[in-house]
Amino acid sequence: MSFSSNFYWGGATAANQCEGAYNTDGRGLARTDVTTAGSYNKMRTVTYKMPDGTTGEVNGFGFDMPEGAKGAILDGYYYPNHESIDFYHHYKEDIALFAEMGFKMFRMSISWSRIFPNGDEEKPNQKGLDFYRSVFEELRKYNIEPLVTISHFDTPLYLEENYNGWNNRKMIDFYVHYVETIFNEYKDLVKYWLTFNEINNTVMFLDMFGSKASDKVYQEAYQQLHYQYVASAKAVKIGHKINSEFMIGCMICGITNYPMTCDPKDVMLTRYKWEQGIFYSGDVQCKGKYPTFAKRLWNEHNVKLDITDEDLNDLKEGTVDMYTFSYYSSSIVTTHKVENNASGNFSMGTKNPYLKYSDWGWSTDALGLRYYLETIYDRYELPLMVVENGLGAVDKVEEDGSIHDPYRIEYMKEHIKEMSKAIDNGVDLIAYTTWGCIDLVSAGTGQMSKRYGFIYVDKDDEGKGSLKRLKKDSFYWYKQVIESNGENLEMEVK
Ligand code: P53
Repeated sequence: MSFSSNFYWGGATAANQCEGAYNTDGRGLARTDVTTAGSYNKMRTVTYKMPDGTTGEVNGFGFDMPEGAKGAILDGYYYPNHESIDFYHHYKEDIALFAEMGFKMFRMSISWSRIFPNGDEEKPNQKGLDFYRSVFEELRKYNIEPLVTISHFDTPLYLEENYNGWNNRKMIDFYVHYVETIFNEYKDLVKYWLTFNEINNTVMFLDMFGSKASDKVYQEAYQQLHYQYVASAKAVKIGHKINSEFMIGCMICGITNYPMTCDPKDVMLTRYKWEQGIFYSGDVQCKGKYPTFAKRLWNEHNVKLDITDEDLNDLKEGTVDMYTFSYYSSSIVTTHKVENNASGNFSMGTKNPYLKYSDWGWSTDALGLRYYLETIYDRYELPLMVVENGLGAVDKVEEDGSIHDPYRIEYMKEHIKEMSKAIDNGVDLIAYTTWGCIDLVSAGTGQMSKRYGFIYVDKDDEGKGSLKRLKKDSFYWYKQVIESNGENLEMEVK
């Protein structure tokens, strides 16, 4: 028996990718609301309006907006996050389905702009608070423990446009006010909190796209991260004051990096990838101080940070109670010239010949999850949670409404086996919440067809569909996994 009897089996979502109701009950906009749909080889775009009324769109996530442009919803574009799967109006039905699978934990996020539509208000939006209260109460009805991400890719757009977002130190105060509000509001309903989703993305991916980013881009990225670390540390401190039982964690985008060859240069570069991409954020949030290699990282790009003594003190006093991360695939690192790149709109770099790749170009590497778990536990000795894992794939609905997804079952089965081995090897793993336990809008591509769920949602990439929920084969399989506490991983087909 590897998994403890109180192991948290469950699933994970994010507000902007599943709630819909983007302008209901006083919610303000987030950047995801002015982001269009992309596909396997087409990037998502952000649409905007200039002060003179002209409009346009820019690739990616809006980093290259022209001076003075404001994100805007334009006619003739499709915005998949506006309705998503309308969890806002379906949460009772969806939570009942999670309960039927036997979920012990449900990871979700609070949409910041439902609570503070612009982000700089003094008073919260009561309707926003009421919505999450109902969701948490519904979960409690079934003894499902909520795990709540405070900020998951949806900073209020108003803050980004009027305060320059996380480039501005003032963001710390807005975040702290938001956090204090929800901690006080839900202190008896929610115990487990995550401060920022995949906080490390900001610097990790600069490097993954090659070293083309300018020093200015690095300067901004490291400065934004610093303000977020301080905001996170303050949240931890405040949270423990409000309820000493709170367990507050960091959330890191976990990618296992391997050297491609035994060339010492490849091995060294791999180590540096771990440092910049993974350990930099983890060290600050778990150890409460910048690691020694931080100076090298800053110097490489002439980064000069605004860090005060008070900040350093907050970092020290606000270390997290647990380390949580997403894990989908591994990546290989080399100083050699290679032609064989894994394709897809979010390429994970050089293709690893020992691994299989998904339709979206992500490798499947269950052993990489054990490697990650053991590496991280060894480094921090804090409770760990795998809060995202899964396979984005195209599913087909048969005539009788059944959905056969053996590929998804296979993927998770292998990852669960590796988790149990890591536990046998001493790792304190306490939760596994699979990504997109109900189909939702992909963050990377904006597609519905990149599906992760045990529950199928009838909706396509153009926004058409009945929103009807259907159980996939993996639904029955996961129920059995949870019932047997991770012992029975073989599929008994219904
Ligand atoms: P999608 C990139 C690489 C690894 C994880 O991703 C990532 C991303 C961003 O796309 O994000 C996490 O939907 C994220 C979720 C996201 C999930 O991975 O592009 O925390 O919001 O949906 C899967 O397939």
